[in-house]
Formats: sequence, structure tokens, C-alpha cells
Amino acid sequence: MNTPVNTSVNTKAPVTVLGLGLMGSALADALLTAGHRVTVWNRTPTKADALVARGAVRAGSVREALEASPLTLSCLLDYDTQRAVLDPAAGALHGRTLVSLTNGSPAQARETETWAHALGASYLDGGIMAIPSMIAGPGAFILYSGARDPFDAHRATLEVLAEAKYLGTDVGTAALYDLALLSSMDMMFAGFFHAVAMATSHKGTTASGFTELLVDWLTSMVHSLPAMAADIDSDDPPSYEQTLELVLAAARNMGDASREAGVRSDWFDREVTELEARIAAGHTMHSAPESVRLLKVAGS
Ligand code: FVH
Repeated sequence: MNTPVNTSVNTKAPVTVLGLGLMGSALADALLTAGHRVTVWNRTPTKADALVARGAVRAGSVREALEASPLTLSCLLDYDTQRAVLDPAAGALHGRTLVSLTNGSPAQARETETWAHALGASYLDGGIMAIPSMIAGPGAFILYSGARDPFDAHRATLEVLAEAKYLGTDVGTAALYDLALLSSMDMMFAGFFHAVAMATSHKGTTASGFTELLVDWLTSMVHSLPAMAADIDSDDPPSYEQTLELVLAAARNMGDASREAGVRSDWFDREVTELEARIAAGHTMHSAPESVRLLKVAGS
């Protein structure tokens, strides 16, 4: 983020960025690099210094920031912070577009859309599927939902940040998919940490050495997901099933091996209890559709 940008060639659409944490700074930096006129605001103004040195305009207030551009990207800690920041200057959103890239729930996205529309503003909700260093690089994508018109109008600008994937007019969809994807990542990392804790109880085993095996294993397992998804979508009998007895035996073994390795076994202990209850209730088979069905029942 060090090279100054020649702002005389910043002829692309003006954009405002609210929030210059790690992610907001990366977004503003990418827009500057792409030749946009970027106005920035942050609660702690010094965080804008590097961007201003590169050619960004520092707004003295949130109102000034909103008035500087037809499009504002908000990348703040959470929705409560976002509302607290925007409320005092909300009138300036009239006739403009707000895109929230702040992480929040589908209900918060819907509430914010209603609030923005009442102000005469267009609103898109976004979910960033990247870490700051990935912005404007390969592999990054951002999910958007909400009215189609503002997405089409600002798509070229949004594509500067990351591939822009539009999910439809139900404004809560981007947040739902974002958090569902994050949940899969969280559980993958939890599985990784558990596996490394087990494996490194073996004298001489390093996390790095073991992780080579783990990556090979998880990569091959990822390829089984589309077939499972097809089973979940279908009313036909699943293409792949295991007996509950087999799954229970494996869960017991993983719990026992965890304890022998001096590692917590709570996850497997709970799984054993649930599997025993299913078997006691007369169930015999385990499949992907059944796993999803049980989760949905537990949540309702
Ligand atoms: N960083 C990441 O990898 C993830 C990737 C996916 C998307 N998330 C979401 O992006 C939002 C911002 O994340 P961030 O990484 O920029 O977060 P921080 O570096 O912690 O910056 C937080 C900004 O929020 C401002 N802020 C916090 N509290 C207040 C407040 N009460 N009033 C006004 N602004 C506030 C903070 O300001 P300051 O501390 O610098 O003054 C930063 O600008 C977030 O939703 C992620 O879930 C990032």
C-alpha cells in the first residue's frame, strides 16, 4: 500500500469506503489502484493516512463521506456499529447506493434494506469470501443480494474488489450463504486442530509433516461432496449409505484414540450418544440426507 497513485488519472466512478480496518483498507486500496476516486472515513482517522498518501480523500465526517460518492461501501465491525455510524448522517444516503460488506445475519440484512429504502437509498448486502490479502487477487469472491438495479449499475466497480456473485433479490441470501460457508470453514479448522492435536501426541510427529497427509486426505474427501449434495437434493434412495453400527464403532474409536492421546473427546462422545439413540429408536442406516435432516430437526 506504499506507492502513491497518480490521482489525475483517477477517472473511474467515485466510491466511498466507511471503515478502514484490515478489510476496509484493502478494499479502498484496490479501488485506488484501479483508478477510482476513493473517499474514506474511519473512526480512528490516522488509519486513513497511508491511503491518503496514495491519493484517497479523507472525509471529515460520515456525512461528507456519503455525499462524496454515489456508492458507499461499509466495512465496519458489525451491524450495530454500522447503524450507529450511519444514523446521524442517514439523510445523505437519499438517491445513493449503500453496499454493506460488514458481516451480519440475514435478519440484519433485511432490516437494513428496509431502513435504507425508507431513506430513498438503494441497498445491497454483501458477504466477502476472502481475507484482506486476497482482495483484487485470484480466488476472492463476494456474494451480493438485494435489488438487481444497483448491482448492475455498480457491478464494474464491485468487480475490482473480487469476483462479484449476485444471488438474487432476497437481500438475506448473501448473509445466509456467507455464514453457511464460514460455518463449513470453522468446522474444517476445528477438525484440523483436533487431528493435529491427536497426531502430534506421537513422539517425533510434527504438525507440518502430518498436515501433508491431512491435505491429501481432505482434498480427496472434498470430491465426494457433489455426490452427497445430489443425494440430499433427490427423493430417491441415497447412492451412498453406511450402517449406523459402523459409524458408531468409528465414533467410539475416534473418541478412545483422542483420550489415549490426551486430547478432548467431547465431539465424539456426543456423536456416540446420538448414534446410540438412533439405533435404539430402530434406525439402521446413515447417509448425507439423514445427517442434514437431523440437523434441521435439531434447529427447529
Ligand atoms: N478480516 C477478514 O478476514 C474478514 C473477511 C470477511 C469479511 N470480514 C468482515 O469485514 C468487516 C471488517 O473487518 P476488518 O477485518 O476490517 O475488521 P477490523 O480490522 O477489526 O476493523 C473494524 C472496523 O470497524 C470500526 N469500528 C469498530 N467499532 C467501531 C465503533 N464503535 N464506531 C465506529 N467504527 C468502529 C473500526 O474502526 P477503528 O477501530 O479503526 O476506529 C474498523 O474500521 C467485519 O464485519 C468482518 O466480519 C473481514
